Amino acid sequence: MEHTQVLQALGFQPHELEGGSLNVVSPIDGQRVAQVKETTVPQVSDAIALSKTAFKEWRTVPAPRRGELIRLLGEELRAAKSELGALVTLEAGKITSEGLGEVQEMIDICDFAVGLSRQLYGLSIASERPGHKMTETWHPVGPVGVISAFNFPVAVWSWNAALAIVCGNPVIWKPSEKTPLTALACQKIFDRALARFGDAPDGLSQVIIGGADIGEALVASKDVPILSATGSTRMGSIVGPKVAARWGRPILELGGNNAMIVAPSADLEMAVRAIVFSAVGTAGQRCTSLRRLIVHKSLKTELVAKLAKAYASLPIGDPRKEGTLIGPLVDQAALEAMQQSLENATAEGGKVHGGAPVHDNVPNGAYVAPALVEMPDQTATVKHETFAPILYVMEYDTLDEAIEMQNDVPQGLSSCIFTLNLREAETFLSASGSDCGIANVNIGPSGAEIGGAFGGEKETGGGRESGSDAWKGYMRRQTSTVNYSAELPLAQGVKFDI
Ligand code: UN1
Repeated sequence: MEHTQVLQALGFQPHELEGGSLNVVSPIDGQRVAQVKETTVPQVSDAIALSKTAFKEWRTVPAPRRGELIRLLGEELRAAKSELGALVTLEAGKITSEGLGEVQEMIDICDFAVGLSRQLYGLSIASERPGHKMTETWHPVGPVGVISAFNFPVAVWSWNAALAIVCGNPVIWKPSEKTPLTALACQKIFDRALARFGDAPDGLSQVIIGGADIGEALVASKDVPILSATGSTRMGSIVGPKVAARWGRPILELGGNNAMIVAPSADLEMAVRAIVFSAVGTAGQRCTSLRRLIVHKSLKTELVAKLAKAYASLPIGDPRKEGTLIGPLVDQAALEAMQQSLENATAEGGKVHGGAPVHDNVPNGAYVAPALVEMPDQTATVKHETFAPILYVMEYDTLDEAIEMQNDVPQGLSSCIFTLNLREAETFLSASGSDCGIANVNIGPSGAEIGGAFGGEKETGGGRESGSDAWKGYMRRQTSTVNYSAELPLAQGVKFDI
């Protein structure tokens, strides 16, 4: 589909795409597709005020009824899947199948949140005092700010929004400046669900468009008790302390530097497929992308040869075209950062295969061949996350050494091991194994399902989103003791008779 057709299919009117100060450029061909109006800082204050009012009403709506709104959102997303997927492709440059996959991830979290709306379970706790009952219950918290990145321009919002809304909280979303149209399209889809739902308060989900100044306004506001931010570690290191300093709750999902250990018993054919998808899929622009390969020394030459062969045949080009597996990087700056990292790796003794910009048979964008880099050891460049398809390859001798290497980076998002050896697999998953939020066996580090909690440790920020009990991050916990006796005994046997 042409850019204009995609925008039309999503119901954009010309006035929404013209006259603003934010240029939207498609990474596919460098074409400017819109000039979107930006939200001002005073308008952010208005949005927060509206969100606060919406909260007062929404928190009293029974959770299963709140779930009904998310059920309708899931239906609307199913109906809009192909055009929203195409817009993700247009704005973020993902291949068609990955654009659609991202929308599927939104549908999945909606289904999860609908079930959750009847399962916001608390606890009943045994009291030490006769005639007393102790319980733990969960309550809504207030407006949730969501700051998201260009690379998953819609799914990350939905992980936060579906949970937050079911948990009784309104949402204010600041998408990346690179992907405002996908956010505006989601707002339209959400509005359709709202219209069918009937009686939700105004401002339950709002989008603010612009740069750091409006993100800052969201981060600074005491009226936004939860701030969920996805992006670079640098951004998180600014946002996290600011939110904490005002006693807000940050949920941070920051950089990753994900590794795979390939052990001697690994199914090599399967490992190669997993490596290629996770290292070059999404042009290496997932926070879960595979960036480091830690290979047993007995396999290294064979594996590098197999990978170099697989890399040589990967179709690079227009992400809309059937058969393309590698689309463009998001912009020229990303391509330059990649080239810089390759230069640095070379200076540190690395041997680079591939990695050059591609100009032939591709549109006018930042297209690049993925790079494999054999490294003598885990240098400073390897420890740094470059958001591009670079895979550093290092060798190991013992499993202990491999695990130490895997953990010896500042980030702690995702990790995996390829092995058919039970001892190795379980050691990798044990307390003395991978230190990451995600640890897999015989699959790559990317492409997680929404049912698990998503996030990681160390400089990845510690936040958890999406499945498992991540919903608790969007609620406040209340411990209650009810005395239904006619006595007033004190806990811990304390006597205080008056
Ligand atoms: C991200 O890159 O910020 O696990 C999220 C994955 C996807 C989500 C990635 N489900 O690769």
